[in-house]
Amino acid sequence: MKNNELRIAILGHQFMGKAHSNAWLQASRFFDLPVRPVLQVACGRNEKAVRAFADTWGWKDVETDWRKVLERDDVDVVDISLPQHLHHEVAIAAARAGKHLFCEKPMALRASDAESMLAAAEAAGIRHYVNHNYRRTPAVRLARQIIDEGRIGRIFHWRGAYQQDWIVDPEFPLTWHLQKETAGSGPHGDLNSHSVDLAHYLVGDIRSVSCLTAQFIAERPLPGEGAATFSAGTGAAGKGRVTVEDASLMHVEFASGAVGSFEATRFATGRKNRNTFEIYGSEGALCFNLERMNELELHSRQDPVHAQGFRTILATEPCHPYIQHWWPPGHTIGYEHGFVHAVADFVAAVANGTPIDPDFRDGLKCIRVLEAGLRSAETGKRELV
Ligand code: SOE
Repeated sequence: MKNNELRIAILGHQFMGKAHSNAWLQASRFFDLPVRPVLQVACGRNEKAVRAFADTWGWKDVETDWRKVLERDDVDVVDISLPQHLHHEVAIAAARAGKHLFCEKPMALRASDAESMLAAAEAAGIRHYVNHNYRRTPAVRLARQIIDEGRIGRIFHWRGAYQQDWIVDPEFPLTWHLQKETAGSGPHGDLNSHSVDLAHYLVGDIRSVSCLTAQFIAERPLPGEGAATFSAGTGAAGKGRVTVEDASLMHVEFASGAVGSFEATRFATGRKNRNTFEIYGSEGALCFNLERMNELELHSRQDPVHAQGFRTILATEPCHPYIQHWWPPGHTIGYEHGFVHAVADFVAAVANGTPIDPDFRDGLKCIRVLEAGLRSAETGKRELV
């Protein structure tokens, strides 16, 4: 930190690179931050592409080698917006170089990698954060507040489903998301990591899991030059084997005695980014759907019986989490705002030396549940986390 500036380096410039750049830019405009994030340097292997990205988003400088970024003394924070197989090596080196870490989810390919990332971050005494961005959706934060107030009582059930459909087309190419070495797993890691993090945040720790996975399409066209992530690539030459699952169904037991289910798929035709949860308790229930992310459904047994039922709270009042920084009531917010909230909280945590969640410890906890799920899918047995 220098002259009240927190200097950021971003590694990666695809989908998450954009979402994070926007957040680093917007945070100090909407939040009163103790220090101002400065977009210092963007790093990517393709110089032309990273330069174009830097020009668009206002990154001051570019690098093509991430190790050079870590050597720079004008960088305070490393933002790891890379695919998960690259997190481990980069995070450990960056922590050793004394850089604070803002890391995309899932934290790592496997629990052993996440453990060494956590150890390196703790040894270096830096701030570390895993970007499970949906924790910072106002309606989700409100759900946590309502639970903490005891309004839905003792929790019995969690029901999470994260459904997308972007690879239903068999001609969708074999991108890095569909290969074990780069993605670790399919929707189980990509999408269930979000749901498991939300369940940890809202319900508590998970003790054991049973999981079933399925693969629907075994081979796909090899991606051509410049294949995009969310649409079919061009110039496919030949086919390659898909080495991750296409869907995952998991049942869990929480330490509290509650039980839960998780469904994660990229084959739910018509569902684009439907991240939902339902929580049922002794006094009421809460339901959320990311595709209607400003809303939270609440049922309360405290209401008179003749007026009971689910009501929809529009979480856009100034009293709702984060909303006072944005627009007047009813002027809804979107996907990118969760990233801005994460950046605002992270900047404050670095400046004030205070904790932030989810950190690498939470990220590791999440990976352990996911890994137990994959073990269970292999063995056909219930597995302890
Ligand atoms: C793609 O499946 C993806 O972008 C995930 O990787 C994100 O984590 C999720 O938030 C939206 O979908």
